[in-house]
Amino acid sequence: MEARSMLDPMHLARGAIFDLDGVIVDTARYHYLAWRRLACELGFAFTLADNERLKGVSRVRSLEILLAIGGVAADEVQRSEWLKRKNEWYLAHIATMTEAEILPGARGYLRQLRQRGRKIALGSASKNAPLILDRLGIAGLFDAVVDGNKVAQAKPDPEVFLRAADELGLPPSDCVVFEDAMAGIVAAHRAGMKVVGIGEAGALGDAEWIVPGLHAFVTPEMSASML
Ligand code: B16
Ligand code: MG
Repeated sequence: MEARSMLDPMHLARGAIFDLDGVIVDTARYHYLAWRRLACELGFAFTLADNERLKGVSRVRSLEILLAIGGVAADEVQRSEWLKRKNEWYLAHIATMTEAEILPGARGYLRQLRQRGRKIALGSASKNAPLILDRLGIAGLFDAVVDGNKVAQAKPDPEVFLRAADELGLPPSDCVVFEDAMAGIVAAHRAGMKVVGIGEAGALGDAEWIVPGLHAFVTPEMSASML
């Protein structure tokens, strides 16, 4: 485990707030396929490197970035139409998703935290988050779900995490955020929460802990039934 501190991030905190895409499941590749299809129809290329810029970013902001890449101007009506179509393509991919797509260690770690009496919330920019949790069969592991439908301001605004703490009935300082994107790490710090950065150190700013994935927290003591 690559960590700035080897201490258990949930040793003292009573609440854990998880981002969805990139932490619990890799939906970024489905977003990529849908955005790439839109870019293709608009006549320009959209690469995997471009897609990195959309991680953790709201749907509306993602379209703005995509159109800037292609140098395409469009009015609100046209943008709404494209957002709708992109989401339909994305949902077609989500419909084929199975429980096997939960990232390694995620289910086991959520269950471990529940056993330890911790409260668990989702704090995601995705408006499709409840549907995805259902498809993964893990909706019941969350005490609160705060997604893109519940907040007015997208990350890096702290609203999503502050609302999650509120729904858990905990002060922000009692919550730790698990995030894979810079926008989310900034949002968590603005909310007054410490962050476990998921991924590679260079891309995770000043997260207090850094691990490659939630599997880093799976201990030998965890029984096979929890995984
Ligand atoms: P939707 P997260 C984010 O999820 C994705 O990382 C980002 O790429 C996406 O644009 C955003 O959700 C909105 O998703 O189109 O489903 O509402 O990382 O915040 O869980
Ligand atoms: Mg994410």
